Amino acid sequence: MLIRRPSDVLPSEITSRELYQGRRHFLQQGAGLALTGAAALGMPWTAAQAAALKGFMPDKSPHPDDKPTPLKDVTSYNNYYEFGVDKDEPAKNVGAFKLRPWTVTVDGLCNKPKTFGIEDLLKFAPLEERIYRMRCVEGWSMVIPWIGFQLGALLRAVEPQGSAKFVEFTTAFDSKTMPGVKYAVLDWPYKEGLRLDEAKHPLTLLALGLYGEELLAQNGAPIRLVVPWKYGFKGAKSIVHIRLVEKMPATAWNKAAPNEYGFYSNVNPAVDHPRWSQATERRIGEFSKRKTLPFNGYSEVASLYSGMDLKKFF
Ligand SMILES: Nc1nc2c(c(=O)[nH]1)N[C@H]1C(S)=C(S)[C@@H](COP(=O)(O)O)O[C@H]1N2
Ligand SMILES: [Mo]
Repeated sequence: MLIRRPSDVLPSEITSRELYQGRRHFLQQGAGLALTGAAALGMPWTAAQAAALKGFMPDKSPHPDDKPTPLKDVTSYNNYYEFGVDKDEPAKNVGAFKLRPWTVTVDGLCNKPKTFGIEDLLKFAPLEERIYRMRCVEGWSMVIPWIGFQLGALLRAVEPQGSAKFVEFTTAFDSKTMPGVKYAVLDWPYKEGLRLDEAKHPLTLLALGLYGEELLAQNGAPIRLVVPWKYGFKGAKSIVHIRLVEKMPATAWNKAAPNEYGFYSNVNPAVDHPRWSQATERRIGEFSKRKTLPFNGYSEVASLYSGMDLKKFF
């Protein structure tokens, strides 16, 4: 976002132009990817874990205008700067990144801090499929059928204390397997944050899978944040630490360019990025632009911000 200026997606940058071809198509692609993914990781999920994810296939979107973006695009057109700044680099460079063993520590201002193994997290709360619109601050969007559970359930389990007002997310950092971290594009490890009420909102997910399969590393495996009413960079990938804090945490993009990337980062067509408009977006796989909606269309979150000047708190 800083080094390149992809305020718009050129058709030549779009790796796949396949349109939605129905469920069979997804199943075929999904099966192929599952094999590649398992082989590449050398450590597939157990049968029970895979079974828990199976059965989540996008039969229909909540809105007829929001057809799920082809799996191929979701897994090959990515932002994950630890693996390179170009959209095709994460998928190519994640090969050596180890997804097991994996733990997520949840601590800070809470009564029951705990380190969870990823296997425990899979069983932690009922998994749900949510087909969400995702809007990148660069001006492109996708529709992704996520599988995950509500972050709020995990937070309740550790019993936040009254002084906890924000949640800080820290993601994986490994210079041996992440070729992008040798460049000081961002202050590694990548960090993000939410206000506690945003974190507890039922739309806010910790995702473990998409399209009925375990997440691939380029999408933030084994566990990543999904906040559909905010710009994509809020969705921290490959989380290792979740901390309840009193003060607004420093976040990677805000540190890198505070005038361009605010803490709130709510999708807002009325607040332009200093270098480009946010009024429209290009859905990957489509050629004409769409109007960007306030809160990315998730107007039910508006009450979280009542009384706030969203031009100031962008
Ligand atoms: N750790 C980490 N998380 C990250 C990023 C990153 O560079 N590093 N990029 C963010 C950005 S800018 C976007 S748009 C989304 C993209 O998620 P996707 O590739 O699964 O669509 O991941 C976000 N999470
Ligand atoms: Mo993004």
